[in-house]
Amino acid sequence: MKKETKIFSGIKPSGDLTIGNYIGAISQWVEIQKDNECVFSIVDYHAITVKQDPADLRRRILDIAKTYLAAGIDPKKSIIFQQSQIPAHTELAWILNCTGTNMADLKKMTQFKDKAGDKQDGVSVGLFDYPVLMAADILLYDAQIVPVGEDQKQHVELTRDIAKRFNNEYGTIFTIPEARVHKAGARVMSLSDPTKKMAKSDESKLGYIALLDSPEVARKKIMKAVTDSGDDIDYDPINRPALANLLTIYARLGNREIPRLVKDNKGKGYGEFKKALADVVVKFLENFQEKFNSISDEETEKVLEDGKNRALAIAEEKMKKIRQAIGVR
Ligand code: ATP
Ligand code: LTN
Repeated sequence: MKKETKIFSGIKPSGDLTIGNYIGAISQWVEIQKDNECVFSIVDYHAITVKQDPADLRRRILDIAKTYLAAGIDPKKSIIFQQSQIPAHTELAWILNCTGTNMADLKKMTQFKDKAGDKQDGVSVGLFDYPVLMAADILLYDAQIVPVGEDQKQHVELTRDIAKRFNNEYGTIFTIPEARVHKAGARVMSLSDPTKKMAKSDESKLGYIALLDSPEVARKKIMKAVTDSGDDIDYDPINRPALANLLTIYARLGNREIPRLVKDNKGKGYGEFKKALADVVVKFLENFQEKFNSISDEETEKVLEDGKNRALAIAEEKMKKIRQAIGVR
């Protein structure tokens, strides 16, 4: 990667952040911020595509910003901001709705199909249009790299298509971005169903470990995690996906390599392995929560205010060019 590459990513405040969000997204950001120009958003207008309680939403926005800080995002270097504070995001989404995006593109999106299920006519237009707002987020900041979990690759691909079509029509306005997915842990699976992604909005709380779960709760969830048939420890994602998922979590939160872990756990049964994994997860959570709890709301609000001013300057500059290109200015 070139030095000072432009990076954009975001998380929506639709629930308590999980170790899946950390492993798939946030931990990559901490690495990538060192030599690059990064913008990390709390994408609150994405969260309201499904019903949210206003008080919960307000609290979660602040908690996500705190999570970014506690995980090691440096607000002096990287921009941390709340999406709804920059009107250019929704403005550009409207423009991209009209130029660059077809109905057929959005109908193909796996996340929409999963979330709408068999009630497509009953969900909000926002849920359908969600990827266009995401494209606006990315394109406003000329992001070259978008570090995300596997499930978001399709949306970044669509963003590329939208940007190319817009550029064809109006000249080179947008940078074409690329998704970056971490090799190990691109898709952390649910602890109660290894065929499903671990997700913060999962109805079954046993399926995910929240970054703010107490050590006792986290330990219980690991011990209750489903396992596959077989009784030794081996990494086989096809035939033993549940165990492969637990090994991935162990490796990423414990800073270990999977082959080495398998070797060290040879001869152990599931119970013993899960106990060791629970120790690693609890240690990680305790460490994270200590940092999280040491950050005040006031400090976090200041970071968001500073981030807003910095993001606003970039977004407004870009919007001037876009308005000019399409002829409204
Ligand atoms: P929701 O359940 O509300 O759809 P989510 O938990 O899937 O939420 P998002 O806000 O959609 O979380 O995702 C934020 C980032 O975390 C994205 O980059 C996404 O790819 C990543 N991510 C989310 N869940 C996982 C997971 N299980 N494994 C790896 N990455 C994940
Ligand atoms: N759609 C993403 C969240 C998201 C995002 C973005 C990620 C919104 N805008 C821009 C990367 C870049 C999700 O559901 N996880």
